[in-house]
Amino acid sequence: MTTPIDPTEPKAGKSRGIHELYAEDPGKADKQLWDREVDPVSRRGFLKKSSLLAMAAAVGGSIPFADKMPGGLIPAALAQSDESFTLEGKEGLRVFNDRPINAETPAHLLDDDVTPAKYMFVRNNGIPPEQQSIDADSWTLEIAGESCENPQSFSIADLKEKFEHHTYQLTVECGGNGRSEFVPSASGNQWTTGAVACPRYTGVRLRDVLEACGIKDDAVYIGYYGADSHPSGDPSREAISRGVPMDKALEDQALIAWSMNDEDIPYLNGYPLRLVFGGWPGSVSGKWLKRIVIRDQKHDGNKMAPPSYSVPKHPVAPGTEVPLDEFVTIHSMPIKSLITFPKTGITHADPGPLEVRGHAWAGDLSVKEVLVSIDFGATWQKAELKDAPNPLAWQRFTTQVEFPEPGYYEIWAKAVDSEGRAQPMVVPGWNPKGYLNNACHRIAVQAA
Ligand SMILES: Nc1nc2c(c(=O)[nH]1)N[C@H]1C(S)=C(S)[C@@H](COP(=O)(O)O)O[C@H]1N2
Ligand SMILES: [Mo]
Repeated sequence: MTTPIDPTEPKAGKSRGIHELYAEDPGKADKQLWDREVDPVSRRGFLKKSSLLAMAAAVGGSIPFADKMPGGLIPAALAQSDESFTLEGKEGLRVFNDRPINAETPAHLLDDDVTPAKYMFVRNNGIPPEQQSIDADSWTLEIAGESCENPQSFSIADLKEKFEHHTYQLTVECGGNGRSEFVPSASGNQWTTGAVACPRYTGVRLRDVLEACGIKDDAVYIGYYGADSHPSGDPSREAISRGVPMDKALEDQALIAWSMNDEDIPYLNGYPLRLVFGGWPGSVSGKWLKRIVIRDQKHDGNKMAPPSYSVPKHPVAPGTEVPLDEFVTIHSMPIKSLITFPKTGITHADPGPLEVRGHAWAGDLSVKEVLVSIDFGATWQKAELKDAPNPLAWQRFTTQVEFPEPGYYEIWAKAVDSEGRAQPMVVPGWNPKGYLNNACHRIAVQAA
């Protein structure tokens, strides 16, 4: 059962506790999770002094080591209860009990052409910067690295003033989306299908900023650093510091963005500044962006090296231990689709056809066609497929299906990319970290 938290109406028991996790004080409690006036995650943990009492009530006792709780930690008493809960401002998302906060979006909430901020998944590798410490006006982005001719620092106002603004709708999908289906299971967040989103980002081209700082001839890679910290609290380690080869960095749609859907980027999605690279594992799109380095070698930040965001060079049997030098770093994400309407589990009572729709995306490529089946893949019908609003954005597909008689059906969707590669019907290439599961999405429908 999902218990949404209405901050204006404190509820008894566990749900009230969750509310208290995020609200610093009741007067501000109706603010969204990402609202700058509310601090959902502090370095000392969720617990603000002001809400300790409420928290203690929620977990059923005082918390002697409250000041030692890592930021973003959802107390096990709540995380492991049968009752699920929602993050304020991310209503309807499924929150994993991992720390720090990670939350995925059910397929039917991804139905919009442009993903609303509240439905964008959250994937944090470390502890986000304290929300109250973020001041967009004094925020700086440094461009440096051994292959940068003139290292410089820019305020967000500088970026806005000095460079042309661009807006693109960009598909961001975590490399581990679909991980939950691998057998044997891979450790990490057990994403089902909901670590993908396609909002519209506004910012400046990474290329324009890098060129203004001078890209040396020997440049091969860029790397990013964010303001979040390693879960261990060790200041010498980054939560994550990844990057992309130069050609990806210089593409038109590679953005340094300050806005998502014409609003500030939500706090948990990287406010006030983030990188966005459509079509590649989400991990290259650095949040809370502080620094970009132009490198004369492949970037070597945290989670760049195998096995992170890497898969075996050659297919391996499930469960194989793969030596580190047998991995390759993931670049473009594979062809994939998601049925976003109807919601799985519905009953279709109407004798007429049922509209089926969703999105398909193909990493750096485009989607050539989407096929839909109601007979477990025995036959397929072609869906209508729209062009993307710009490269690296997902594409809408729509079709109508007719059920020959009442009963249980599954609707399956299979997309094909512009180079002819189709989604597999079953979970593809097992790999040790559980990346790149692009198996066909399926939903259940009862025809009455
Ligand atoms: N600074 C920073 N950037 C980050 C991350 C992070 O933990 N810290 N997570 C990465 C990963 S693994 C993904 S999938 C995307 C997720 O973006 P989102 O949380 O806005 O959905 O952000 C990427 N950028
Ligand atoms: Mo990710």
